[in-house]
Amino acid sequence: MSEPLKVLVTGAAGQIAYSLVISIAKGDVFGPDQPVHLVLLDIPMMKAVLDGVVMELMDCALPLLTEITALVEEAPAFKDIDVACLVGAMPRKEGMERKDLLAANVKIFKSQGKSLDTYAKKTVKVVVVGNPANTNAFIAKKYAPSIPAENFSCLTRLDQNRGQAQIASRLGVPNKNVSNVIIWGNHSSTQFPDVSQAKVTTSAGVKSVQKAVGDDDWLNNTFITTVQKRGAAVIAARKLSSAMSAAKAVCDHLRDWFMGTKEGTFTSMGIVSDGSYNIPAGLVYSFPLKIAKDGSYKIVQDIAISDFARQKMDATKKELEEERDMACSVCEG
Ligand code: NAX
Repeated sequence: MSEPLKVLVTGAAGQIAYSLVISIAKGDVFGPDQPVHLVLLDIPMMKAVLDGVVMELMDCALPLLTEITALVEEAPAFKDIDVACLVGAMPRKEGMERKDLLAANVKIFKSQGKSLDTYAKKTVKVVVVGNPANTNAFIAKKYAPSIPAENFSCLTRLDQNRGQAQIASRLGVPNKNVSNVIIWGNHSSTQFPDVSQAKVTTSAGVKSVQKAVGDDDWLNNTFITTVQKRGAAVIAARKLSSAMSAAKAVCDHLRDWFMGTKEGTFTSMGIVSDGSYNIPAGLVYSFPLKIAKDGSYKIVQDIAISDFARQKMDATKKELEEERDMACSVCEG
């Protein structure tokens, strides 16, 4: 057996973490032969709840979970970590706009960026879940200059999974038969869920989703807005933001990042832009990626961008530029 991976989960007393830590500890993410040392971080007032999560994890008697460390201080939590799942933040409540959250949450990610820079392994892979996820990832990277930009990501896999499931449901096929739904841009209601490259496998073979659905009006309107507003719909129904599905998406995101994407498929992640598709370099924007088995990735190039797509990609880019400027002024002010 290899050395344990040291995996930090912040917001560990919260609802996403409650589903996430068990999946990581069971081997659903890093495989059945990879031991894990879980480091759980939350704020001091959540210490008792955190202790309860530790008790439950112990009581699972998991073979791959070699150690659990529960902390309410940032510095020791970031020490020598291999993976950082930055979930902890103030969650969006019903009726609350993402911009309201920004000011409160970017300060957390400035501090955690500095801790990554000072204490984590330089090879650490970071996935930011806490909202506004793209901009929090941008800030974490900004304050962690010694860690390569490609080690930072934010979660848009939940949006991709939502899009995939909507298409599968519309076509009456299993989810696994639908691939290559792309999420461009921000994890917000301006995101662009794009099916131009999506495929579906049916008994008649592999078809483009656009042809299989055969209803551009549904694809260009209902589909896009359903995916864009799914988070708000879950909040309206549950009075809490998505948790089980978010945790599952974090697992999918990390598994693909560590194990690679399957031949012929790609996945969407918020990453630091290299300028592809005219998205300004440095912005954390969700792109379609092909990931190699060693974890290195490439943005899928040469996708033909229609005028319809360009306008949607630019709208979400504009929102991210505004968020970035606001976040920088909060951090520097
Ligand atoms: P909860 O409120 O259940 O849990 C958040 C936890 O973070 C709390 O225990 C809190 O004490 C802790 N926390 C706050 N500040 C912290 C800090 N500085 N260090 C460590 N822990 C800290 O929220 P939950 O439902 O788990 O959601 C967590 C975050 O995920 C929210 O920002 C939410 O908006 C975001 N989401 C992101 C999604 C995505 O796809 N990117 C989807 C789901 C979710 O909306």
